[in-house]
Amino acid sequence: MIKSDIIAQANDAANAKLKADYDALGEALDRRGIDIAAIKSKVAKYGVAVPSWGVGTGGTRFARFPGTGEPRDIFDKLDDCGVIHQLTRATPSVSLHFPWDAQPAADLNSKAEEVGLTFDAMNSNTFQDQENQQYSYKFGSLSHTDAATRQQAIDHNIACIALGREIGSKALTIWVGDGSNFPGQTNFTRQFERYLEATRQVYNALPEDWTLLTEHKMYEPAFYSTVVQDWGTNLLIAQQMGDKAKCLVDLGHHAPNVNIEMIVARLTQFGKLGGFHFNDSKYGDDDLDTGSIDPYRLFLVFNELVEAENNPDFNPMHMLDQSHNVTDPIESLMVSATEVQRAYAQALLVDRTVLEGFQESNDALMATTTLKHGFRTDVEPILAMARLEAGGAIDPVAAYRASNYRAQVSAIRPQVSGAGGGIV
Ligand code: LRH
Ligand code: MN
Ligand code: MN
Repeated sequence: MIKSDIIAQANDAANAKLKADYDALGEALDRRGIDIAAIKSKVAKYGVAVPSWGVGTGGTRFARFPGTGEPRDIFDKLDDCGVIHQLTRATPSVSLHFPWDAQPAADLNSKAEEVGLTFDAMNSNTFQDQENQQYSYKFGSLSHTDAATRQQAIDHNIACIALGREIGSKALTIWVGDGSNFPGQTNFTRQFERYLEATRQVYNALPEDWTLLTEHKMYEPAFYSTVVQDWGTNLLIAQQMGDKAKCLVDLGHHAPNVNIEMIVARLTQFGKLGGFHFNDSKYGDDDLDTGSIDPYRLFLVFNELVEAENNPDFNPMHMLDQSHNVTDPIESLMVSATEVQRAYAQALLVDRTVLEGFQESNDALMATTTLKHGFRTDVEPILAMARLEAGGAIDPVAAYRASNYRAQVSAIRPQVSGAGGGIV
């Protein structure tokens, strides 16, 4: 963790400017009939989970260029996640991936307590083969033609639930790479029937207070067809399973230009929006930093979430899911967490009564201008003040760089080589 005097020193240097900016924004919002303190308090309560796999440097199938001080295991990863939350106060939980993060529950719990974090959704992995695994997932997992392979995938998911119960998780996220690479390779219907039957076994093993999140993705690793390819199939799964099953929307898992905010609205309307994997993309599942390409789209997603916020049954899970190839993952995740908060704060600023009036009178121009007014507002002073008051850093990246954390962990974590990495 980072020493508190380093954070205090960095904050002291930025405090006077922040106060002036916050007061000025408060006055401007007051003229719009908005109480800045109310927005700040909602932002302060907002949290987004960090993916354990996000704190290691990512890569592509061509290469991986590891940074210095790469985490060696889940315990190093939890240290890094602790720093992200310490500085941003926006990431109180971590989402684990199994078997990548498999360790005894007691050890995971004591490390999480040490760094002040809890565990979010469990992620199973039946898209890769593991050492000593009996059956291969080369031709699928939950939808495989072979019953024993399907059973192996079912058992893995049930084992994830068992471990999750011991570490306080309340959800299992399933994403499968199952699909096909050639027309005719699989029978779409029979493959989906097998998937549904196997997923039913996992669903039946869920504790009462758990949620099953299924994640759709258009393509990759299968390049002709994917079993759970879009939100339509995902919704069918959630409907077939029952009340505890909901859909997870990973922003990068759609074709370019798909209207994701509308998918969010539809799933919300029918009580089936279970959670998010936030990231950004230009072409496909790029796993770029959240808000780095199209922050307006992120805002439009949050506009739908704020619209539904007053429904007591509406509580989707929020998580980042990114791959950091050229940045320090801690810095990227800190910035991304604040980008999610920013979109939330901007969406909170939209005057919904006025917007509805323009919608009802079909004033398209004024409706879209009303919406955009929220997006155009620079809410950084609100986010920074919420962080400061919670003991975080006014400028998380500046405080992180001042702390020399990466250099310090590099002294104990061995340098990893990227030579030959990547699979073309
Ligand atoms: C698939 C995915 C899914 C996996 C993660 C590593 O592309 O988004 O959420 O669990 O990446
Ligand atoms: Mn994902
Ligand atoms: Mn993905």
